[in-house]
Amino acid sequence: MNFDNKQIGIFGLGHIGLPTAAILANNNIHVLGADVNENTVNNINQGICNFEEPGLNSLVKDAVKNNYLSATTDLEYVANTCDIIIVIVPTPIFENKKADLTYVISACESIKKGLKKGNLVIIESTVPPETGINVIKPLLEESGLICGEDFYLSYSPERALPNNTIYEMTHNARIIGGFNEKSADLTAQLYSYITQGEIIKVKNITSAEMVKLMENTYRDVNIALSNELAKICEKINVNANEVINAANYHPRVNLHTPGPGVGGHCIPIDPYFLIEIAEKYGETAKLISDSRLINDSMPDHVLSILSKFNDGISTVSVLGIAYKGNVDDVRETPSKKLIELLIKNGYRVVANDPIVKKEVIETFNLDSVSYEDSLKSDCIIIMTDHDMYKELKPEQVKDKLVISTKPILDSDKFRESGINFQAIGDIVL
Ligand code: SAJ
Repeated sequence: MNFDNKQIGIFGLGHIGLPTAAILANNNIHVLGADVNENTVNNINQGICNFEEPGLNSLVKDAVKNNYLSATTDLEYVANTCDIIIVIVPTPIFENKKADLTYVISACESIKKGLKKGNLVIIESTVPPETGINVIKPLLEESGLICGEDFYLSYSPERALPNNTIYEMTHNARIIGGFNEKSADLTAQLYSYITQGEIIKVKNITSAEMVKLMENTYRDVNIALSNELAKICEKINVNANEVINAANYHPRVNLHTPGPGVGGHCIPIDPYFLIEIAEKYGETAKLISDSRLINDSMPDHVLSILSKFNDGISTVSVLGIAYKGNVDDVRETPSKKLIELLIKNGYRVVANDPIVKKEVIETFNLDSVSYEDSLKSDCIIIMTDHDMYKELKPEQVKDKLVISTKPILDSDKFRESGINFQAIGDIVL
């Protein structure tokens, strides 16, 4: 397919949608982005990206300046004018941990209204297996057009790592599951403009949906294993991170890093989509469910470490609100639960984060303080591995209790300097 005279519509201009749009547009493909958020759309049309992602700002700026990228809140206009539509909207979970497909369905409702013969619809949003075939295909066919004959449908999960999105999106292998061969072929042609990596076609849409969920579940389960190992190490006075690093010299071992829990919009959510489909077919997915419980309970474990060294502690600083180092994203951050637990247990809590905006930090019901002031509390808990915190020196935290949930500081150095330094997987009573 020649993309020179085609317009690509992208539904959802968030952490994945906007980079996808910007990369395609910088390849001289016309992209029309659609998003329900007026502020996002206005910013993009001025060449501004409203979240932090290395390299993205200049891509968006160039694409808009060169008239290859524009955005609108008029979803149906995009559906009417574009030949190819990629859906990259969020799939949150309900309180009962079942997938909330509202945004995906609403995007497809709009697409249905503008669907024409020869169109290609690509779903990138993470969804429970069989959503493509049981929900999206029938919905689009309400247009009167037949999938695989009149229009084409495929699923291609995005797997780029936040904070390295542009590099990974343009270099990672891409997985494609098409409704039929033509759907997969057309999708593969388009994605060859995005990635230099291999393009792998799996058998069908459901297989591609499974790929995404398996990847993130693999990570969640392995992090849970390391968190469990860390707790055992704490009981026998063994430094879990030292042991994990040593074990990983084995050519077939890849233990993950223990920490305060798992945040972000994907890893703590995607396993529930597998649990949902397992339960639908009478399976229990016990390992996956237990891993979720283990990782979600890590903030309680951090509190239990603090409780062991409680004497004279009334003020606590939480260092790091972002769910991981060097990002400004607070979705599902383990810091939220820790802060709630600390407040509930009567501590006076403040927080610092060098990247997350002050007004976002203050939505967690505490004061955002400078890094310098955060080091004045009785206890300092490092929750996020921001580069800045890796520079912490013992002389900055004299007479304090320091709890590190990430292996970014040399515990021996702190202890030799007389600091009460405790860490997940490394507690010295
Ligand atoms: N974490 C640990 N221990 C580890 C690794 C991570 O506790 O050894 C924690 C982090 O601190 C963080 C969470 O897990 O709270 C997730 O961080 P991450 O860097 O592992 O992953 P994400 O959520 O930023 O991105 C993941 C990636 N998936 C995999 O690596 C399998 C990314 O490739 C996906 O594109 C992304 O999810 C997504 O959008 O699904």
